[in-house]
Amino acid sequence: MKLFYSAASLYARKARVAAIECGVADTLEFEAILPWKDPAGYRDVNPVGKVPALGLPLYQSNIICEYLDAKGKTRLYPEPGPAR
Ligand SMILES: N[C@@H](CCC(=O)N[C@@H](CS)C(=O)NCC(=O)O)C(=O)O
Repeated sequence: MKLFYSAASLYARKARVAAIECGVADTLEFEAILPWKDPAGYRDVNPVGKVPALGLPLYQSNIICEYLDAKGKTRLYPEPGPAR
């Protein structure tokens, strides 16, 4: 599965860090894009055209981080409940 990012995007960096910290980075392919150039086919992954996007497709960095958290070995988010 591809994680689309741009090196300059802090939202995309957050998703990349989450992938590393959750221990799932080795299951992903990272593809750098320039979203403001509207790469061909990218809106099929993310209709909004922004980064990051994860090729399920999933977009919005917080949603991607929660997905990676759920898939990973190391949890970043507390379990649902008052702590969260
Ligand atoms: N709320 C979004 C914001 C994502 C966002 O604004 N990404 C910027 C880069 S930091 C982008 O892709 N901009 C390109 C554009 O708007 O065309 C998220 O958390 O993922």
